Amino acid sequence: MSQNRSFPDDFIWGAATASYQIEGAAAEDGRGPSIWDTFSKTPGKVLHGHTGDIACDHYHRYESDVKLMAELGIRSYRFSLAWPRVFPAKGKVLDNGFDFYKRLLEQLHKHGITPAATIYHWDLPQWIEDEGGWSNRAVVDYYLEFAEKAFRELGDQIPMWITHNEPWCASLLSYGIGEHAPGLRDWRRAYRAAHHLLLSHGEAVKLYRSLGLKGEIGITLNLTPAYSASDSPQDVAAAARQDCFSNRWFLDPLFKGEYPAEFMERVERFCGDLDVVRAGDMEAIATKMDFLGINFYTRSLVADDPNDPLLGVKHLKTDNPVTDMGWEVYPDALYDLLHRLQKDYTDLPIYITENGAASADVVEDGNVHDADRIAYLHQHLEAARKFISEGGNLKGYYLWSLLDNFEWAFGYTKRFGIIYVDYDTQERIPKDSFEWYRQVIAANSLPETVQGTV
Ligand code: GBH
Repeated sequence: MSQNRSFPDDFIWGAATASYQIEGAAAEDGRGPSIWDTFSKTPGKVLHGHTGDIACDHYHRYESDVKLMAELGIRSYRFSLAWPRVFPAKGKVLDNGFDFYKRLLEQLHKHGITPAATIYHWDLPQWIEDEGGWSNRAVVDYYLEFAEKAFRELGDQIPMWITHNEPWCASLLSYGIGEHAPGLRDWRRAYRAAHHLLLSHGEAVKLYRSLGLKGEIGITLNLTPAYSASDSPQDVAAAARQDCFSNRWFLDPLFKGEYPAEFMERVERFCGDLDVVRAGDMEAIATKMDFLGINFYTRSLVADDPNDPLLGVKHLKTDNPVTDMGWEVYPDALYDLLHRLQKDYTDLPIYITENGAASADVVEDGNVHDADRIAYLHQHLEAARKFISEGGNLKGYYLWSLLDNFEWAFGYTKRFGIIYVDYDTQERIPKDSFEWYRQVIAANSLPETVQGTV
């Protein structure tokens, strides 16, 4: 292990959340339903029928939650804006729809915490889904209307904007695999959705620039590096297909202005002509942004499998430790990924906008001893630091997540927070990882030894 464990002086330490996962207050102040309200209330979609109706009740507890952020010492807080609070129904705009965020921004400002806002983190207004959601091109204009209102009302207070969180999840996982809202299994609609997400991103970057605002704007991708199970040409090709599916489908258009051609042919053989790209779209998508955000959790390890219809791959398990999500802990993939991004795609600043681990936390005598999470964080931060020490342009790190929260299809059964939430009382209990992260931030450096094991 290298001797120097510190981070650059201007490194941005942060933590992240998302509106539907923490806010609750699902019917308050005129908020309309989102696709996640509908989905979570459809039997069998979310574990135990959990919903975001109350979640962490952050909508009412934001003041004390910001105090916890201040105690933690983060410089920046990443949160998302709930679209159905502003556009609750077709043709309806609420002029006070951003009031909650204005109150939140006031608290952040008071504590010297810089806000970073995600415009879309999956809570699409249900009325837009009723018109075809992300697979209908009309969504791009709806999105831009929302983005413009956000820029105009909050733009002077928010220096960092993320157009989309994980368009892979919002399209392929949501319209293709069906695990997330709206829960469809239609690959053609899924790939059309991906295109409209990317297009709305590019158009939003242009819009942001045209308003002359002073901050930075980028996108957050969830990237899952694909490793080949062997050196056989079949497995290597399988890993390349998996990589197109997980990563290149979004990276190539954003940075090269094109979809991976061979893979696109494969997709269209499978689900028919996508008929989605129009003149000018690819240029718009590739509009230069200010930074790239990446969410990193795990890698995939794949082998060739001719029986798998879309990708022709099968996923393999290893003996490496896994988190409570069952995701393999493989920090080297973060290091490899950062280098690849810089080599093959961009010299833009990169932010890790999410990284963290689920753990089966329990409260013992008022404490939560989450040594496994601490080890996970330590190993990933070490990979990040190594990249920086080699000249890598990594500007910041947002831990997922500040609070335990509604983990989508898993409801409240998976805990990612460094603050424990008791969902009966809404009591917050900072876990051992909170104190560990507080010390890392205060020292701007990692401790010498990794505590515990993952
Ligand atoms: C993020 O999604 C979300 O932005 C956030 O809202 C969420 O709470 C958080 O992460 C935790 O899930 O099945 O082994 O191939 C991350 C979603 C995680 C999807 C990794 C792809 C691949 C794992 N991604 N996953 S595997």
